[in-house]
Amino acid sequence: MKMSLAYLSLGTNVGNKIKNLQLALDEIDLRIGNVISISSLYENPPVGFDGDMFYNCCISIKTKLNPKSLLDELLKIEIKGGRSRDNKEGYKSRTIDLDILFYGNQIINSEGLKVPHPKLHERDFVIKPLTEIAQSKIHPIIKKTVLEIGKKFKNFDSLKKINEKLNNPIFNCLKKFNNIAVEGNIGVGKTSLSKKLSNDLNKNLILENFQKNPFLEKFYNNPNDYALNLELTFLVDRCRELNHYKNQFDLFKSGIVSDYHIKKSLIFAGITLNEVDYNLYRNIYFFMTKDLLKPDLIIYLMQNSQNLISNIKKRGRFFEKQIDALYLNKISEAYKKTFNSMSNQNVVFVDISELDFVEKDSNYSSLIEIIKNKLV
Ligand code: PH2
Ligand code: MG
Ligand code: MG
Repeated sequence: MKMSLAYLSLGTNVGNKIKNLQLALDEIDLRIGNVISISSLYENPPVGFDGDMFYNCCISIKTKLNPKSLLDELLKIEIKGGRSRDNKEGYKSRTIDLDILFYGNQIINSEGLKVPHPKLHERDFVIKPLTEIAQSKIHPIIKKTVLEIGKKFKNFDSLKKINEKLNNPIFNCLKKFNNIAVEGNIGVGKTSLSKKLSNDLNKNLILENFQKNPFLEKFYNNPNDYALNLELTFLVDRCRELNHYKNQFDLFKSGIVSDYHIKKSLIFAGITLNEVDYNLYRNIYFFMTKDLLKPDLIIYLMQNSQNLISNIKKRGRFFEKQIDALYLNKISEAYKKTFNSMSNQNVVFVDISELDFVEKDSNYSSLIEIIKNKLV
């Protein structure tokens, strides 16, 4: 199924403006496709007529609808949102206005539909929010980027950024999970993703406390002597943390996101321990973990070792500088084997080698989109 990327402008100047915009987003998610990025909201006076202040923003969406069907669905959403149109000439106040700005790189000039939007380059209340989410998008007629088009507006004085934020409905697919574990190799971004998810899903965050492990540095310098100390210390810490949450029912009710799954203990032990130590460790592991809280969703992030090493370098933890591709490859293989064998436990594999979800918001939404598509 071919998906197109479209940019829309949203505006409202009647009633509960945030509610109007949020309702439109939720309907777009239901009828049109996934919302990828959402700009900030701007308050500004009506251009071209008198009335109450507008709230405006821009979004990008991925849709399988063609431009005409997209327009039809947008009009339906406007009506559902309480918009009434009369036959009088000119603009008037509206509960919701949904305009197509760009549809891929298409140029459309039919009676009912003009794309790109014929006024988009003249309007500060479009260009300013659009620059936030599409600054390098090239206008297919004007042949300039959105950022360049914006330069002719010397200032955006009439626009006031609003603190309130809209919720991206793409996260709804994750709301039903109570206990989400993010997993993957060292440096893949488990902690970053867990922080973002716990924030966007309003769940409690559990992070592994690696810095407190007194054996970590010793282990990296001298693996043979310290592996068992290290793995047992991690195991005890992780079990203690998970037990703590299990006993606080309120926290569990609202849900948690953790940047580890307890199974990682066994995965790492399988690599770092010699056979004798590993057999001992396994016995301890199964005994200690048998009553632990189980995640109802595991997000397993996959990344190549080269990118992992560059991420590890970037975060500059001195004790991690010994880590090489050989070690990382071994861990990735062991992870894959373990989570492949846990298919009954709702594991979603996501290759993030092309996604920089930390730096780019739209890549973050794409990651959620991949998870969403794998869940159905
Ligand atoms: N939309 C219009 C005309 N004027 N002015 C502002 N500030 N915001 C809008 O969204 C807007 C407008 C036509 O759709
Ligand atoms: Mg309009
Ligand atoms: Mg319109």
